[in-house]
Amino acid sequence: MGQTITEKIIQQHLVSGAFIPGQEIGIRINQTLTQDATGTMACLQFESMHVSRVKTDLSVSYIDHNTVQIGFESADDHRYLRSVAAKYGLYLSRAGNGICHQVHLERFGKPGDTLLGADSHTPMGGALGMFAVGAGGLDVALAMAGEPFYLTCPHVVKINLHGKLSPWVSAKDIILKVLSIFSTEGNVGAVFEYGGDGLASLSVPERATIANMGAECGVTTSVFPSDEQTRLFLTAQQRENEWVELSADDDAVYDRMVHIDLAGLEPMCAQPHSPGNVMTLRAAPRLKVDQVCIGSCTNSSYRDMAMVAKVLEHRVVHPDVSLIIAPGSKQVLENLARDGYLADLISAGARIMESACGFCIGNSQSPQSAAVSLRTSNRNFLGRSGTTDAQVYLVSPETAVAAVITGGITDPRDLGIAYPVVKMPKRFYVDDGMIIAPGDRKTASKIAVYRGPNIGKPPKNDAMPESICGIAAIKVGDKITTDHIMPAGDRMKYRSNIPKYAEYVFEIVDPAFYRRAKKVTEAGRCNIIIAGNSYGQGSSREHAAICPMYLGVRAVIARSFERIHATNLINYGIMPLVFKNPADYDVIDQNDEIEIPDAIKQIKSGKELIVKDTTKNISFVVLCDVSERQKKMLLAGGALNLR
Ligand code: MIC
Ligand code: SF4
Repeated sequence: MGQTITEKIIQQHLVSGAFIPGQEIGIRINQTLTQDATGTMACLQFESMHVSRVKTDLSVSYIDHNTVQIGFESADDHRYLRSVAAKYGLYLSRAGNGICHQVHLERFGKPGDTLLGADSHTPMGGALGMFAVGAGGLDVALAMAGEPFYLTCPHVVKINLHGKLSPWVSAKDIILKVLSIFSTEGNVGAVFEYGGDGLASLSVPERATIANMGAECGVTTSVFPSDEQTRLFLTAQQRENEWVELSADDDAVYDRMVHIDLAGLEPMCAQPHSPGNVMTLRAAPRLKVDQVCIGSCTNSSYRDMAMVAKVLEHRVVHPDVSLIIAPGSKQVLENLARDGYLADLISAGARIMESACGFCIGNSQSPQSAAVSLRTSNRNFLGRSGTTDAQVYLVSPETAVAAVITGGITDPRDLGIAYPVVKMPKRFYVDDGMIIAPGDRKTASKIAVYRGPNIGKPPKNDAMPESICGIAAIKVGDKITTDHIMPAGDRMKYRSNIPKYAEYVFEIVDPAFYRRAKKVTEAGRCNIIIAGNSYGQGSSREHAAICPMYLGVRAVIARSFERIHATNLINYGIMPLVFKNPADYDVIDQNDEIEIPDAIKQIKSGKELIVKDTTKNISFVVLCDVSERQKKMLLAGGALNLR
């Protein structure tokens, strides 16, 4: 039987287990990436492992998230990261060099390699034929220390793209179509593998938009073959020697097969407040638009920006619209400047931002109250823009630029102008001057690590108590994202300061949570979170586990969990427990007293645990579906206690 691309890469990197979907496997990691918002904690954890130098082929530390430096905290973190990179052999991509995923695609990604990144959009590397997975910082730190990465062996879904896109329809519309088919839940443990004749006309940056937003479906990763388009991209990056061909065997067997006719696609959008709220633009309300933001790791390539510039040539931004442009990397910005496109954007009235995450993570350019904001990014969760009552729509750069001209939600096909053709450079102007390569071992060992006052020690949990006696500190509904649990934006500068950051746990859902949870722990009890379906959607931020742990959370009982978050909980000694009978969720109320008697014995003896709600005087069964390796972690109070 033939192999899928996924199976080929995994087989080549397998260090434990076998390629049997659903079973735990360990794989060797070639490359890692971290960014400053997750990276400081990952580096603190790496330091605590007492390994003298990273053991991967390549590890890159990016500074791209907290680049709006209000207060000393972020600048201190950057300096810390720079010193750690120099000491332990990581490349450092300086602030201003671009968003981690865009820069990694351009400068480092390699077909056939594995990449583990402390960021949920790491799967963007799948556009180059990598097996690229997002994880919590601790898992990435372990990979940097040479340990395998453990994951559930995925089942593979084939998405066949046929034909060619019509004018004004682009890669973003493909992935929004995929989201409309698969939604944002129920895809844990799957890999999307793309194929079909339609791939021939999709460049690597377009594939990157698609692979990037697969994260919103909750899949382990997305992967494309490495073909002629891949060779062209690597040649344009002056890295043609890193190209290898990679494709699925003709007789490869897939779990499910989906076909999308590209010519039949039309412009799409995701309405507030979920990337899964997809509809065609034709059906979207014709609202007035206050802000348009073009950029983020999803849509900030040279092609996207040059297309926008061409449409805006000799035009001016609509008077009611604020246009934000954030090119994905210094390379994109510099090539746009050299080719004249930057001048067109400036002349149209665009507000040119740093090549960084910026607006996407809500640390700048928050829109006005109740604004309608059209964004080319990947997430429109409630409050993520920094303005809680803003209405954020996710769209393609084509749909975004249409609104820039008309001032309202407009199908770009109705603009009545010719769809511009962007001629891609055969070779980009490449300058890696903002990437600091690690020095040799001898000099490195003498480097002192810089620690500003914002940088604390990575916190650890206590070992699992004999029995758990707690309070249902909060009861939340379905699709709670890590942005609901741990807000980003201007709170993100406390990522290295857990006591401070913990004050904001669930801020957006229930601002009283912090005080309530504190009271419970002061009374010697622990906190338990009760949740609906798909708990922990979205980012890889392990702070959504670390800060609740700091507030005494010992278990989350949910109807279902998303992959990265469930792993992060286990890594920090918090039990991700699933209601065996989903209806039990309805019976429990916030503030109920919850007991897990003989917790240690119960975890050791099987996958089913008995939980008591002593307020309601009932017992119910929960599933603790973890591997033997993870059981040890839970009992020890987290992965760090086992080293
Ligand atoms: C995001 O897009 O939500 C982030 C910010 O990039 C996160 C990482 C983080 O919270 O630091 C992610 O996607 O993992
Ligand atoms: Fe940065 Fe936004 Fe991409 Fe996250 S999704 S890495 S915040 S650009």
